[in-house]
Amino acid sequence: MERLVERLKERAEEAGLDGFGVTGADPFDVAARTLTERKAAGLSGRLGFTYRDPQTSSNVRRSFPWANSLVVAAKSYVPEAGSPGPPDGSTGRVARFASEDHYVPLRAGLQAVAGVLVDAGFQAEVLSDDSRLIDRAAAVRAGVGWWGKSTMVISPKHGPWLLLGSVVTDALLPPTDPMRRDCGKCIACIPACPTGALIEPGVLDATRCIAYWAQTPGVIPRELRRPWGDRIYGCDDCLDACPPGHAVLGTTELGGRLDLGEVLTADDEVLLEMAGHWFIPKRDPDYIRRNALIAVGNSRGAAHLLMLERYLHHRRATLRSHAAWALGEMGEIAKSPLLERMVIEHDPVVLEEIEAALAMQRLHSDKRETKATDQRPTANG
Ligand code: B12
Repeated sequence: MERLVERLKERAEEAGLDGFGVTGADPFDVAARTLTERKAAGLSGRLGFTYRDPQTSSNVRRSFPWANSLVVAAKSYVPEAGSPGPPDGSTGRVARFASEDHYVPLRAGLQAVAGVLVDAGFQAEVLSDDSRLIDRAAAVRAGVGWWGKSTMVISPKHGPWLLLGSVVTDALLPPTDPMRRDCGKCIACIPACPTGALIEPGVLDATRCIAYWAQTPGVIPRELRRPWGDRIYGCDDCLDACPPGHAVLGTTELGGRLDLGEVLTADDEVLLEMAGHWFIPKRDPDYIRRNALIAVGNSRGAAHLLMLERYLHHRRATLRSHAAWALGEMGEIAKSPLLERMVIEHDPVVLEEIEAALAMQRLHSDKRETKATDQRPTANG
């Protein structure tokens, strides 16, 4: 069996995978408990996936009764994904893992590894980002990386910039050792989270995480909209802050930016094609538009005023709400569209957003006036 593990590792390397390890298929009891506790504490919000049925996601034998081992691998997606650079007012940011479908090379590599097992007469099934396995728990136990305080699995060579997956097999393979390393005293990721979602080392409150809201239906909580910045999908701030990941980032070409005007004027088909590999609730492109409206509000760019006005009359109340907020961020130049909509708006949630937006505009203009008064020359110069 040692020889087979060596062949699997060689195959993983040939297939371009960046991490490799083996662990038994026994349940992940601590992860099961954690999922259940976090769900009960409300920290998982409306997340389904592995949270839907922790007893199944933490025990691969529930889905594959023949499972004896997990061959775990990782694929790094930087520097290929590029670095989106600072906000420029006209484009929105996509997290690096979603700049293109980086799961394709990961899954292809895992399939190549599964092929070796099948050729040797074993069963083999590839799982990645699947509700039947907690990928990070498998990766940590197999020694592919350590559990970081950001909750990311981190490797010394690639930092947190890894996607993870496994091959479930009935081969009884000797396990590899877990990594003897952890984050030590480093807590760089915790203050780096723009919304304070890392409530303690290793614990994420998903309901405060931008990456969670970017893929969750509903109205984005108002207090998260300014920290949202120019994002359209995903968030990399806790990964960006992680020192082991800095070396791989290097100085790469800009990537992962989409023109906000194009996103907000594209039809459904074009948007879904562009975001083919993103997780979008019910494949409803209005969630991409909702996210982009927040980015437009934060750009405070007058060039977007007409487009926001159009969204203020959109048939979907959620989009009207976010357009109202964005207009509120633009200041008093965007006052009249809000007042006009207020007269005909029937949805109480949107009405409340319009009122809050008008109040925000007043605040912006008061601040400007105070600043102007402060700068006015006095009698003695
Ligand atoms: C649900 C989910 C999310 C949710 C919730 C994330 C979360 N932290 O649980 C949301 C939508 C927010 C999300 C966001 C992201 N995700 Co996601 N997500 C998943 C999914 C589907 C399940 C995760 C899960 O079950 N977590 C279970 C909980 C219990 O795990 P945990 O929070 O990590 O908890 C552990 C730690 O707290 C640790 N622990 C406990 N106490 C302590 C104390 C200390 C000090 C430490 C260090 C650790 C520690 O033990 C717990 C387990 O027992 C997986 C795919 C899969 N099938 O596994 C991808 C996955 C985790 N996501 C991934 C990615 C890439 C992301 C993003 C980076 C995407 C982005 N750029 O926007 C962000 C990262 C945000 C973050 N810091 O986690 C990758 C992570 C790869 C990696 N290297 O770790 C995965 C594995 C997908 C994949 N196949 O590669 N994701």
